[in-house]
Amino acid sequence: MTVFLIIIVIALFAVTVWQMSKIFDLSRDTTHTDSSQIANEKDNKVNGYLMLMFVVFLYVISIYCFWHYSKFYLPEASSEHGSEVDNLMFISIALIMFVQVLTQGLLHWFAYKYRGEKGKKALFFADNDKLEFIWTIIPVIVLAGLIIYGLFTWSDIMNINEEDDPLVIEIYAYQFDWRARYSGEDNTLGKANVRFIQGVNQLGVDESDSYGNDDVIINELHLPVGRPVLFKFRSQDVLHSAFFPHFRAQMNVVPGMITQFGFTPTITSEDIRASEYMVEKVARINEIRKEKSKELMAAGEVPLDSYEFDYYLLCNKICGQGHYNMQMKIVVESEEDYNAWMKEQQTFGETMAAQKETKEDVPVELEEAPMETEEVAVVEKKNN
Ligand SMILES: [Cu+2]
Repeated sequence: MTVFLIIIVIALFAVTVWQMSKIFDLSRDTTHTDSSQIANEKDNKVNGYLMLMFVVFLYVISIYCFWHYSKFYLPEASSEHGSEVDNLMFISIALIMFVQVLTQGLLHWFAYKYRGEKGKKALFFADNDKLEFIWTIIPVIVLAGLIIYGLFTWSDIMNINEEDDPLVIEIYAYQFDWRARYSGEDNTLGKANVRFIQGVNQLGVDESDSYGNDDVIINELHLPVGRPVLFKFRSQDVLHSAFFPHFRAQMNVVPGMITQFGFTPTITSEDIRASEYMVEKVARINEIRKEKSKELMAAGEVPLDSYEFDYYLLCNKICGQGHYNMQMKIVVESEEDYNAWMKEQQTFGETMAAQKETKEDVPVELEEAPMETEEVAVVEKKNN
């Protein structure tokens, strides 16, 4: 790759030198030199047609990409606010595409139509206030409209109505995984700080804060369908970004501060698996896997498992070597299934109690001895 880049740089540098030498040639007194470097009628014609062909190529490739890659679009949003994001995105792209197709076409058409021709002289056109007014005011109105529409949509999505009694969940990011901390029966997260991270207390939950006792820490996110959820994001190390593509949600996860985002899931994992879009997509992926498995088996290796769709929380900031694999499965299910699942989970208080019990079982010499010497050292220091 590096070699390839170096070759390109050298080639481009050579072209630059060549072009510059041509410019120097042209700028010299032309009465005695040959005029083969100056564009003639044929050159102008070729360039005019090339201009036209290029814009046609642009249009054709755009249409092909839309047609061929549209199967990779995300399915219908699985959250309440998702359609608002999709509308905003669609309107912005439709406007941009309309203006781009029109102006690009005009630009190339004019380059073709007014190409150099013997006897053709450019019209000197100084300015036109009316024209300038029109092409300033239209973009101003359109852009202002887009920005205002975007701002309203943004505040609509970001404003979390506390009266809806959202389920509070902390999303904790670290290199390179996620943890979810449910706030338990009190729906209030216990305080936490990196200084408390020790042993099984991976998230640094403050043991002295009673709100934390019923918190549930888990590496799979379960969400009851139709219930508003408020996510509080915390990072242990670097900047991460919590990305829920199917729910059209993304929020930066910043070390040293808590960010938040709320949404209401509307489609269960089971329902989306049964949707036409997902059935087709999964079949397509499994077809590829089947082909790949044949190759693997021929080479005496283990074949691939068949694929089943799951929602995932992904990291959308390149946060280090393992970034690509930083993901957490999300299960959207009915309220009953969710409650049944939650009942099986161990609370933070229970986990800590269990840890203390196992610690007490450990022979005294092994666990306590270093503590004692440390204490002795402190006492000696005090005595001095
Ligand atoms: Cu990350």
